[in-house]
Amino acid sequence: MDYRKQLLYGEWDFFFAPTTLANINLAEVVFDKSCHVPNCFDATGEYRFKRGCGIYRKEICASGKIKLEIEGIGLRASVFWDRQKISEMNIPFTAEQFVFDAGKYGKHELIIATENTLDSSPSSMFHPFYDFYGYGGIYRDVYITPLPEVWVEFARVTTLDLKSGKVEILLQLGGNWQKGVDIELGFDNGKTFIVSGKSPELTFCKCVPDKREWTPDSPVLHSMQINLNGNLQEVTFGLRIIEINEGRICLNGKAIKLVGFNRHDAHPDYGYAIHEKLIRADLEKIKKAGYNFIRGCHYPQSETMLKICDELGLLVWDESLGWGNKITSLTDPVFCDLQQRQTRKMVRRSINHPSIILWGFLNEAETNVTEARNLIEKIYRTVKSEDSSRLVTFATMFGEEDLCLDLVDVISFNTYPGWYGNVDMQEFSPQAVLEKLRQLADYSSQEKWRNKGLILSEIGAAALPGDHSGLRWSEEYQANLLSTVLNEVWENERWSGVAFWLFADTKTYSDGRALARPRGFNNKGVLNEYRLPKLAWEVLIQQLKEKVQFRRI
Ligand code: ADA
Repeated sequence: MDYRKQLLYGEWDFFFAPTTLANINLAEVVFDKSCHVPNCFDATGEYRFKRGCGIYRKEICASGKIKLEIEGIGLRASVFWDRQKISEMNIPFTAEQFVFDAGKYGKHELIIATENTLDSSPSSMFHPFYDFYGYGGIYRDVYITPLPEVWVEFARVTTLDLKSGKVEILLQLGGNWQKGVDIELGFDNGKTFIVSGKSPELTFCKCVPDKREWTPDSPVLHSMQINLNGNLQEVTFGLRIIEINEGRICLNGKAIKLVGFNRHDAHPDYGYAIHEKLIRADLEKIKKAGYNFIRGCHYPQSETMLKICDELGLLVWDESLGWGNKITSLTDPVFCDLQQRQTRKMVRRSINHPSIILWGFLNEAETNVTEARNLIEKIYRTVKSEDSSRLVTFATMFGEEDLCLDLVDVISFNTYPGWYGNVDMQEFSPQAVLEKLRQLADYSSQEKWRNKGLILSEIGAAALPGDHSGLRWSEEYQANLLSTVLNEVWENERWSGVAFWLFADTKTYSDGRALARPRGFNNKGVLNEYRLPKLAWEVLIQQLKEKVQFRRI
């Protein structure tokens, strides 16, 4: 938190044009509408499902050097200050920041022109074949911060030792640090100490007084206050260590069983611009039901979402944007560069959230091809260079055929036995599911994978609300399948956890996949898109309760 930071929330002027950004002449734009930001202009109302440009304008009082932060747009954007282009944004969901001179004190005009047309070139960051809807707009919060002569640009707090509460602190300075700085720091608003430096980067270790561990059962947060020349910032963090011991994922030294959901940060009425209250309601539901794990599929999670997970004690897999990317993309230099950039940005932005235990990237890319190895290895290295304290993974759909599993810390399988592949199976039979899960667990138990964690990152079946036929597509079929999976993952120690596919039904496209995606939704949620429960929701809660009575998760 930065105490000078101003949230540009609320009413903005708006204009829609059914064209591309390249064809927009700002002088001809008439802002004839207004809307609330964050906003997905094509989620609802007049511009629902339209493709084109959503142009947003806000008047702002500012002067001198400022930092503009935009937490996420879709699918691309151009940013203008007083009609001068400051920058372009070409990675959906990724937070970007721009430092520039706002000019003399007074009213200025900020324009964020977004575009949601789909791009199928190899370098595209959002392909039309992705199985979630490509909305346009300003998905997340926008902030400005007036900057002093020198400021703390980045602060990272890493737990080194739980017993002593020892942490490593890294501070990176922006602005005119050459004269040397004295920074006053303190923990939990307690006694302060001074750190002096004459370089843009300072690293040192400290013990947190009155230290308390962060765990899912007791998610105690600490804070670090930073005072540089009277400008105050605060970093929230938790003391916890995540590691792999003999193939098991351990939190604070104890093996943990992760049980939870893949969750799209989306809502049918708001797209990806969903209000904190709705995010909180989802997360509290998950926590109260007894789960401890969320895979934020398939893009970086918002600061709001992560903050709530920190508070509730939910463990998070945060992943950068990707879906089924083909080898033509994985070997395309622009795509490779964007993937590395977005993953680095995700890690730097969210690094202090204790809830995040796993960094992921490139969901279901073509990692059964040797040429994919280069990019997988590069992204892995990028993440580790920013953060060696967490585990790194990607979700594969190729099982034993994957050629990149050796390159990451945790093997994560997406698999759909009993759903895809077994189309003749009308009534659920556990056999196919159990066989597949045992085969994957056995494969991952070989000597060469012994030190890797193992997660079932996706598994599920679609259920149409109200279908009680007991056959495929029914609530019963889904409940039976997921309940079989929960038993198996719980009993087999090789699995460190499961993220069921999916928390809530999610909007996708209704064209090419019409038969597999009735209503234009991915219907594998255990809740429908408005969060009304299907049978599986209740069945799994009961089952989990019984299991937890015998062993803690
Ligand atoms: C994949 C993919 C998900 C979703 C799922 C499904 O595993 O990662 O995003 O598309 O399949 O429902 O088929």
